Amino acid sequence: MEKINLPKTLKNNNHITFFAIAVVLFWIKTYAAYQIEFKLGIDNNLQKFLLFINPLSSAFLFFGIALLFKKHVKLVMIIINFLLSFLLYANIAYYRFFNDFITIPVIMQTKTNAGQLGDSAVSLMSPLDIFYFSDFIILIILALTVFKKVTVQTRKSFKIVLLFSITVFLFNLGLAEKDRPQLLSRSFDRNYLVKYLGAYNFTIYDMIQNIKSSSQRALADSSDITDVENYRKANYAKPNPKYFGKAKGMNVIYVSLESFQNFMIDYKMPNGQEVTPFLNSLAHDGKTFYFDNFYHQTGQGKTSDAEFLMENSLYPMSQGAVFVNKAQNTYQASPAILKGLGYNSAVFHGNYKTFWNRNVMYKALGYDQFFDAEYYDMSDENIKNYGMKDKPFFKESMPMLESLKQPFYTKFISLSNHFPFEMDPQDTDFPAGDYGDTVVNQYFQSAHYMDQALEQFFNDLKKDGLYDKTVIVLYGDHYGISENHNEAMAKVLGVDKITPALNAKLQEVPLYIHVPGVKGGVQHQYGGEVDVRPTLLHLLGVDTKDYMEFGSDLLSKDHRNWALFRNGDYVSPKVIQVSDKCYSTNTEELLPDNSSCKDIDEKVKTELQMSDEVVYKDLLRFYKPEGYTPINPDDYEYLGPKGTTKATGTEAP
Ligand code: GP9
Ligand code: MN
Repeated sequence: MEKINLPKTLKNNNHITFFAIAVVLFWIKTYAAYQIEFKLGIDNNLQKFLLFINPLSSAFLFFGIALLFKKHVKLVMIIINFLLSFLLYANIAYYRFFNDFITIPVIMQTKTNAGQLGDSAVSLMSPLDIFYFSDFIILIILALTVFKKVTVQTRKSFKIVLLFSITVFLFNLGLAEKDRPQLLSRSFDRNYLVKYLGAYNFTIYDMIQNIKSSSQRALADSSDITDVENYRKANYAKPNPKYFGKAKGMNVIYVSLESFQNFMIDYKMPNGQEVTPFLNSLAHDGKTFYFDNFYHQTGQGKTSDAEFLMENSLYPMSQGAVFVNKAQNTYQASPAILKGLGYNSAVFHGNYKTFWNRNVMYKALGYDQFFDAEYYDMSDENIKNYGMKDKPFFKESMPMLESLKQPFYTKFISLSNHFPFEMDPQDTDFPAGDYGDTVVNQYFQSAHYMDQALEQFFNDLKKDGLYDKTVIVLYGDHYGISENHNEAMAKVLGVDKITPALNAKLQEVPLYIHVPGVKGGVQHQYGGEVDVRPTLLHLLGVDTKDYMEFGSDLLSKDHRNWALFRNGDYVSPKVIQVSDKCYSTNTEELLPDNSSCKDIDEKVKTELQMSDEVVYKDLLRFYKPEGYTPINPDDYEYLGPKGTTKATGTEAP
């Protein structure tokens, strides 16, 4: 039997020892940084575990690359360590100032951000931060002393390490997707990506997204806008003179009603109690326009897609969230348009600003201010699920709203009525449903709570006099009850089964528009979120003819009277198309052939294609509407209640 020469084996594998030390030190350091520097909102043990292991897969992968370099293995490992440490520290410094992680577009815009960071960032650095480079220093010392003579003898070790790192990464990703399905395709929030996959993997993900996005953009040129322009001209619905300019100079308040579907309006529980008495009263007061054939058109970007539709009159992306993937585009959104008319704009939302990349996208839309979670009392009794409960949210928003320079254009994004619709017992005395499905049962309670919060908000607006000089638009952002709950939904609606056509009808969300001094009433025309912008702008007296928008004014006599879904299905008064099958709207039955659906189907396809051209290729950068003054996103910054805001409008309170 051959005698094992132990010292020699160790010597041959010394680069592996060096590698192991690098990995472990880097792992500890990164984990410490997560704990000390970032507020990632860890909710459960799985998330704790993921946070703990995610630096490991990055460490293996990146340091593993060094094993390819036979002679200079230590040097390359040290360089890689420095680059990663630098990236981590840059994120730490940035986060201390902006409460956010660095993205590629942020690096591209160093002009602005360096200016913003400047002295303040330096003041946020401390000599103790040397800790974040401690492994780098230790590796240099070790390389010059104990491991002085180490080189790589074989590439086999690289293959093993690479295989191991991929395994660890896939394990990490698998668990992350289990806790947060569609994490990568929907990419909700940078905080989430860092929490689940780590700061380094986040940067790689961000790079890939940016390369994808900029290549689509690079292929476009100014001639691409011509077709869209012609399409737009051919489909323009001119304003109804009866309403044009009736809200001229008034303030605007949008309220996004989280996950609120239209079937809830006038719905009564078995004991006869109305779920949303306040919203029901608005629907029938004759002073408010209430649209009862109005549909959400969102995709994976959910709330943010609805915001995008309402303010740009463009469709969101078929995959992923436009707020996340196309925030660098040029837009001509309502806040920017109205800025030219002296409006001051703000968003109120009781969740953190990075969710749906809002803090970046709102700059592109031209929002002067963003009152996010940092402005609210986020103590435990005030929050549930994704953030602030609606009652304290609206209450605490009032002084901030009142401080705004008028006329203002504002948006309130409610949150309480969010999946899974669970409520704290002290917040509801409304009976849960009894439909054999917890999610559906709870939906009635949380919708009732939201209704009460809205009534409180309206009362406060009346008290401070804003109600009489403000257009108020309320809209359900998207469905709340998904198809997975259709069995219970059939019981709710008292039908045997939810057919495809009924399922399409369930995508109906309420839309209300209240214009002081204008008679309203129930409106039956079909429309979707894309149609709200021209409707509102016409009420405010803004001619939309030159804007590249896809909606048609709901109050126009030329309104087209159908609404498409992001997947290409559509609804109209006579027919509904679902997955290329044609149904009667009235009977919900499948029609023998597709002929009656063909006409609108072609329009739907062209419309989505045209809108996608604009969004994917960033075509608005080649287009300037007549009389519109372009805004520069770099002029906007949301620094939170303690910072100072560069934007015009009022100072942050
Ligand atoms: C979170 C809120 C809810 O900020 O917008 O997001 P959703 O899941 O409905 O898109
Ligand atoms: Mn939502």
